[in-house]
Amino acid sequence: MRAILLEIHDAILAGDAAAVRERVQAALATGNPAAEILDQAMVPAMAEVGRRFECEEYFVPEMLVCAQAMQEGLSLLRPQLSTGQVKSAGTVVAGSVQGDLHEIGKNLVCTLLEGAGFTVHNLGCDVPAQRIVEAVRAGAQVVALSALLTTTMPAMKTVIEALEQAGLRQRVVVVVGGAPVTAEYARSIGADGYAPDANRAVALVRSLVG
Ligand code: B1M
Repeated sequence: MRAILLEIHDAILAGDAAAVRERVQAALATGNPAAEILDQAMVPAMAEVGRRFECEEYFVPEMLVCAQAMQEGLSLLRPQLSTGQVKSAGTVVAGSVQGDLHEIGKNLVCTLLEGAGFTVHNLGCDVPAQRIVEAVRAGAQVVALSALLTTTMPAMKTVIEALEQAGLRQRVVVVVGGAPVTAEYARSIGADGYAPDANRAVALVRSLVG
């Protein structure tokens, strides 16, 4: 890994948001593409945070400061990642499902969808099914759901059922993702598609909406 990328990686692991900001700015200024900074430094850093949490080197407070440092870096990359087109390719409503506070991956999916020309209503995290239903009623064509916990994955099914009960299921495409989610799980709950990462989420939504 190049030195500047390693510094960004390590600054996220240290939960040092100021250093992340400074190093990401420097990396961008010296011509490192945003996607490379994200894929080679920032995403691997969060995977390492998860590994350290699993082996009890890190606890929730550490995970939280690392996530804040990650968000700080992402805010600087966002303009380059979302050079949106003028005409909207469709409207997406996105959220991390009820009970789930993880939102970095979902925010990344939203940023890249915006970059691909979609209008995105990002409802945040811990989103109740009924809020999704209301957003679809207001006109979204795509529902993008994220879950990072095995315990919150079933809330994706709850959203699909709520859409069915509201008579809106046929009107929308539902795509799902997040670390514990699989293509098989997506099929089993009646989602229209699954993507393992943000880039493939964009390709998936494009293919389903197109
Ligand atoms: Co939590 N956490 N966390 N956490 N956390 C995980 C997920 C965990 C795997 C850590 C571990 O044990 N190794 C574990 C889950 C275990 C499980 O369920 N199997 C875990 C746990 C246990 C918990 C708590 C229960 C801890 C506790 O309180 N004891 C708690 C739960 C809170 C809750 O949600 N109710 C908790 C809390 C938190 C924080 C709040 C401190 C913080 C989140 C802060 C925030 O988001 N603002 C946090 C963090 C940071 C993590 C890890 C370390 C990093 C997650 C992340 O941001 N990754 C995570 C470990 C890990 O993932 N290895 C962990 C970077 C991000 C870019 O990747 O989100 O996977 P990711 O997104 C990817 C893909 O999944 C995909 O695209 C992205 C890449 O391009 N993707 C989609 C995501 N959504 C998509 C949607 C799509 C398509 C693709 O279509 C719509």
